[in-house]
Amino acid sequence: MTPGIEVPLASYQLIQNSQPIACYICGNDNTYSAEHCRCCYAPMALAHQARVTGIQPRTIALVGASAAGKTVYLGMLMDMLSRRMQPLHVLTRGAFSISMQQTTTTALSHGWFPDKTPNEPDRWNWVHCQISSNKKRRPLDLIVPDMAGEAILEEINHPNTFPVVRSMLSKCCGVILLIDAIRLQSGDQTQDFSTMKLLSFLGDLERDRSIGGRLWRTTNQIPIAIVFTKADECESCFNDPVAFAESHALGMLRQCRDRFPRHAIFACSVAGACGYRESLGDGRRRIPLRIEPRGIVEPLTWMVEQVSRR
Ligand SMILES: Nc1nc2c(ncn2[C@@H]2O[C@H](COP(=O)(O)OP(=O)(O)OP(=O)(O)O)[C@@H](O)[C@H]2O)c(=O)[nH]1
Ligand SMILES: [Mg+2]
Ligand SMILES: [Zn+2]
Repeated sequence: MTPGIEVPLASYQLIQNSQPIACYICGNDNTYSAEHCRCCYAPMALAHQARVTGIQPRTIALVGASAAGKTVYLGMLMDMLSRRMQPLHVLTRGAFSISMQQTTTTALSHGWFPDKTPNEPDRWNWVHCQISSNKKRRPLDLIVPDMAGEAILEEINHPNTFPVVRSMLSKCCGVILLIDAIRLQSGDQTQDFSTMKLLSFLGDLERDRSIGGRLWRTTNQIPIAIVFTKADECESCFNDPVAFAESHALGMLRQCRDRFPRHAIFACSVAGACGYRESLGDGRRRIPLRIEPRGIVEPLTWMVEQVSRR
């Protein structure tokens, strides 16, 4: 004989979850309990946070070709800013925002660079933080995802393969564009080509009417910070980033000067020196011999200044 059991219907849950919630990045409706947006895979935690706090954070796109140094740069930037009080410091919002910093600093402290960012957008790390400066301005809420370089270029070459990239770039109110200085200096033109592709994609994008679009009525007004990464291995880049761009990335520089008057050029490095280590399974891997961050905070300081100006 089967004993009778009581099962509560809990129908209140159906009513609670019946209201859709719009994705903060692409604006498409999702079910209340969704973890990632069904269209662009951005974390729905961003939409929930915006709803609860009533704050509409601005988005900054961190872009660059694969292995340009985006993950290492963003992880180090967040780690540095979260451990100091002034002049610019951050307060991360949401536990998910700390994963980025944790992954990078854990890898670096164990003597490795972090792994390549997976192409699947639901596996990307997103940072939502509140940035305050000592200039008595209101704190600025920012969202910065760590996108995979391959996914960014794939979306540019084959539209709609990674819709989150398009949504992010049309919504953002500033772009930090990273370029590998070592590869540029060695004469590898792919860095210059992929940067030019990115800039022309950005210039031709229809601006989102929401935050980014309202802030910068035309795309040409959008601030772009060009950052040469891995400058520890080319000192000339540190000394004069503009002269370095003129001699190694003239195509990118011309496009920037013609289409994006609001730009600035920086150089940075996270490692002080690099070497190689044999690892079981992975073969020969490039490793940081010491961590000596230089020029990490300056691009963001400039960007915050630009974004707060309007
Ligand atoms: N010399 C030097 N090399 C660096 C530095 N930062 C990163 N690298 C090297 O660049 C590689 C790629 O760095 P990532 O931050 O993973 O690059 P990414 O742009 O996130 O690449 P994707 O995830 O594929 O888009 C690292 O594995 C290091 O070998 C640096 O400051 N100095
Ligand atoms: Mg990465
Ligand atoms: Zn979405």
